[in-house]
Amino acid sequence: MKNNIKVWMLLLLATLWSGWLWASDGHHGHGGHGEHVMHGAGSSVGGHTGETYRVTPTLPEVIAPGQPWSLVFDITETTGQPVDRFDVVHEELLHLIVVSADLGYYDHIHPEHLGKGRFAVTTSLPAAGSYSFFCDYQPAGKRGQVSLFTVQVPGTPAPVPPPSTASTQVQGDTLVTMQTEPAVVQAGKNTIFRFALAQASDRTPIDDLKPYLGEMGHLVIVRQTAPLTVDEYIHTHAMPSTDTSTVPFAAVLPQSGWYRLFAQFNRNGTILTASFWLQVE
Ligand SMILES: [Cu+2]
Repeated sequence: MKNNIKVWMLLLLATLWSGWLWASDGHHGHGGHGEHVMHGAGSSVGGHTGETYRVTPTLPEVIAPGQPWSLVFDITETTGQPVDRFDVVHEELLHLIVVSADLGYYDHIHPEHLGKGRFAVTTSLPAAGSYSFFCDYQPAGKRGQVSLFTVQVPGTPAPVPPPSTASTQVQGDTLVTMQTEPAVVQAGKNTIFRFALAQASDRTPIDDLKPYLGEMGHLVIVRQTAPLTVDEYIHTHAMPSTDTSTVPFAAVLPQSGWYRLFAQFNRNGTILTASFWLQVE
């Protein structure tokens, strides 16, 4: 009973806090269907069409593992009209989240807006396989949007290790421990995710956590499916906390299955990304 009250207090806190809904607002319920266009020699492109917006990437002929390449993509309305103005959300016009099909690889980058909805960035992908690029943005005055395209790196992908349910990991000199409340996460129920950060060498709680893109932490959650769609993508932000070494988030995971959680924190200028597998019942 006491625990229930605690959970409800946290839920209330989460709901009252204006920032946390940024992720879920507009990131679900995209009714459109992906379209698939062959583009270049070894690269196939699936452009996701949302209700009113779409992304169209322009890719090089060949993308080689570990080699830098230039990515250009255009955000337009489905009428073809370029989206010229974007609201700044978390200090950027567009957040590009890159996830491999096996959910083993994660990147979070900020392409430059060249104007008229065209974005460009030089990036690289580590190995053969399929990668989903989630474009997270907000056309000026409109709802937040997520548009998706996929990129193939030619070759045979390495075998995928089975999901590990380890709740601790070391990233650089930081030990990250994830705890959920409730401990067994159920589909459709609000869940609190707590990330405790400690010095890896002696396990003392850290005291140098700084805001990253305006929040004490960013959490991207992707459900394991093939292929990934925008419905598998959740981006949420740290809830207020008085504890300087533990960062709480709240999210509802819509379906049972395996999920990968990518949590990003800023330790005094160094960004660390911790990723965890989670089974939802
Ligand atoms: Cu970002």
